[in-house]
Amino acid sequence: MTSEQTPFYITTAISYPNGVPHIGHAYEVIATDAMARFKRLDGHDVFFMTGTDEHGQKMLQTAEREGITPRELAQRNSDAFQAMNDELGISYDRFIRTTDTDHYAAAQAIWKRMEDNGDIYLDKYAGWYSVRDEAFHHEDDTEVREDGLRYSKETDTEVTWTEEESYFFRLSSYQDKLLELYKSQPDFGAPHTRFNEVIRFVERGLEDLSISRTTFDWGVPVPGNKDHVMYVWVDALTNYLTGTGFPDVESESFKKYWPADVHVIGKDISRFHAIYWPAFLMSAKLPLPKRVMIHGFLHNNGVKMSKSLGNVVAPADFVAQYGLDQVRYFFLREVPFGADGSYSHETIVGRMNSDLANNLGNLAQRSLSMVAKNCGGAVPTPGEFTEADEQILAAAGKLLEISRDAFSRQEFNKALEAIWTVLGDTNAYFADQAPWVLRKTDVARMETVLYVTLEVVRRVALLVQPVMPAAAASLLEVLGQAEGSVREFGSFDTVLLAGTRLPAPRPIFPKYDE
Ligand code: ME8
Repeated sequence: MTSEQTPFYITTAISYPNGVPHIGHAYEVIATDAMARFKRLDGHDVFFMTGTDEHGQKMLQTAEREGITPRELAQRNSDAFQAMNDELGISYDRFIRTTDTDHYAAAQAIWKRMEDNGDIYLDKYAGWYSVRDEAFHHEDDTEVREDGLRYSKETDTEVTWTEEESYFFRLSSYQDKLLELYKSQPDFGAPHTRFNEVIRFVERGLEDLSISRTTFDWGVPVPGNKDHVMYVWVDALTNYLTGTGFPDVESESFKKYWPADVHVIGKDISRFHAIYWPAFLMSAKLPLPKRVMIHGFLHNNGVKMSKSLGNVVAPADFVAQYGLDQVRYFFLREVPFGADGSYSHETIVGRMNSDLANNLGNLAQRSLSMVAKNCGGAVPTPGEFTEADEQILAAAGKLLEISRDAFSRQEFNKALEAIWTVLGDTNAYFADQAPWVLRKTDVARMETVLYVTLEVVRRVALLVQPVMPAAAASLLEVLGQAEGSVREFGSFDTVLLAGTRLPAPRPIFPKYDE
């Protein structure tokens, strides 16, 4: 890392460790990891944070049901989330837990800043609360259902009447400032369809927000009043600041990494991130994050995952069945990030076999085997390029810019689509040029065709590293691209050096065997 590198701070949501992680959690962290890896390879000084959100009533109730303390529950499942990250090859720089000591200091500091700004007052809360959502719901947005219980119409979770002394945050006075923010920073929330829902919500008017609880003590204590703990979302959102060294705003890490470049979150928590969070930060007189990227939900065969349906898939089982890089590729290629998506055995196997084993794996294996047998196991020397050669090299040459552009908006599928279009064209080129025929008729031309093909595969291998780190590393290795700077995007525009000795080729993307 050098001091001239541009910092890039990216976060996932922090998960509730009231249960073990599921595919939805894996999806979010894989996408964020791909983004972090892309930026590192592109020369940025990346700080990538993920973690667990351990306070609140939901944790407390689950712990009570299990007959353990919330701390024990948090420890057990937070460990499970960390294990998932390791199984998924997640390159996080910090795994934050909201029970970490430095986080208490940060949460209390932002509270004091908001209080100093005159935005916190003590009153009484009376209304409906959903423990599942850890959110307050307006009575108009709830209804009594057949079972006699009251539910949030929007989230289908049970709400219970809550009446207690509470501190409030003057959210109502931030309506105009938030609308101004959305206008001046139209990409503050993305994609636009999801961000627009947030904007409509703010336009309808905001009520002050209850931000403390007195009926339990599993939370960060409110500074100056030992009877109150903070509403879990005040504490949870502040994790993004904790990671940068806040409240020490003079620290090198805070100055370097805050404000965050991207918060990656799911669609169910867009309001917390695009309304509450910027309002808290404005009140605390702190800079706002640059972007909130709202992804969709993943459903199994189009059906919502739920414990009662028994279709909750453990990320580790998925990886064991299909392979890690295959799962990472599938998620990012199949579903436009931001849209809801579905996965099924058939769609995963389809992508594995056609995109990975055929289009990329076979092309690499066929060209490399020919080089091993016919070119003495070294990168051949190309002759003069024909128009067909030039065309395919030029198309591959544009892929870095295309990927940068797509990744800048977390449009992972678009980057991969462009890469696979070039791979498709290269397969057609390879078939047209038929180097196995040239071997007998025009060895020099065969060498040129193989060179061009390897060069395309090298560029592709460089660019798929963020998505498939291990497979891309193997591919780069068989292309003679050892560790280090040759694997960074800075080397994209260099070309394969004729004469480079290549290790024996080996298949990298197996077909799925039913
Ligand atoms: O919301 N598909 O935690 P969480 C895709 N602690 N993403 C999904 C998903 C699915 N089926 N289900 C959940 C929380 N997610 C809070 C966050 S941040 C300061 C506090 C996503 O464990 C969800 O949208 O319920 C969220 O971004 C993340 O997983 C953690 O969800």
